[in-house]
Amino acid sequence: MQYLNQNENFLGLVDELAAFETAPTVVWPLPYEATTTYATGTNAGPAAILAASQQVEFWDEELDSEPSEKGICTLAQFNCAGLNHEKALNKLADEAERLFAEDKFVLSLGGEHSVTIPLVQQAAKYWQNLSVLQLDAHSDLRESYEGSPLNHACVMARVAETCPFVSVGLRSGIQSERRNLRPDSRLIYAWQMQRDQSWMDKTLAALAENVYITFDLDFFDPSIMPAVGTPEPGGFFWYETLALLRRVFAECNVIACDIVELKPIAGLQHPEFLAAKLAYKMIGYKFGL
Ligand SMILES: [Mn+2]
Repeated sequence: MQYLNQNENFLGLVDELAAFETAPTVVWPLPYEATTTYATGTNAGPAAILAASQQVEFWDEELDSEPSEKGICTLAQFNCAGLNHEKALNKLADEAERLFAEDKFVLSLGGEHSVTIPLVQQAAKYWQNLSVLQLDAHSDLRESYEGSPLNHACVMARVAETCPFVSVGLRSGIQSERRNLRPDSRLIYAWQMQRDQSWMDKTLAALAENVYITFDLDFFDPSIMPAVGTPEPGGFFWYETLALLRRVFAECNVIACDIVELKPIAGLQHPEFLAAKLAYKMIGYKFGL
């Protein structure tokens, strides 16, 4: 596996901590964009997150540890030049399969949300009793969009063909998404989360033993995360998000994660820094709780 060195990798880790063979975590930059509809630029997301991560401190004050000490390998950027959408996702599936076979905790950095489709499909081959936790403003449950069932607006429709899921933070969707929902899955809307403090318990109760987390950054409020294609008002803030993630990592076996849909804004650092810290928090919760 080709991986990045200290100057380019996640957190700027020295070689001993960044080697593929020994690191339990693999950060995988997926600068993939094919079907983004409203505003483009998610292909620049992974590089922006990696650059910002070089400024993140190793010590996590909440965990009182340095989760980086266990080792984090950053793979070279996924390359699908010259491939159409379907072939690119097939190549991504092949590479994901190899990573899961090596028993790595894979944290993918998008790129547009369609990368989640092959990642979940491959994860489901390795882990029985798997469910997906989606944090997102959008349900992404369209059967097809702009002529493609692999569009980023169809991610969870494809996931639903693979395993059950729980979606939280929703505040922009289509009426049929509830009618067609699989009975073992759950949609939790942002307005419900405002009124009902038990939304977190309900989320945890609906998850299976093994969990794949897909985190669309538009889950956050646009005031702290403006660098997304569709910044929906009424989103979520840092500590309530961490409270949910901490519980999911503590109570479930989180087997892989992705953070998708960052669309960097030139001259604005705080969104990519937030994404980098979010990635490090997930690694900390995975190995430091
Ligand atoms: Mn979204």
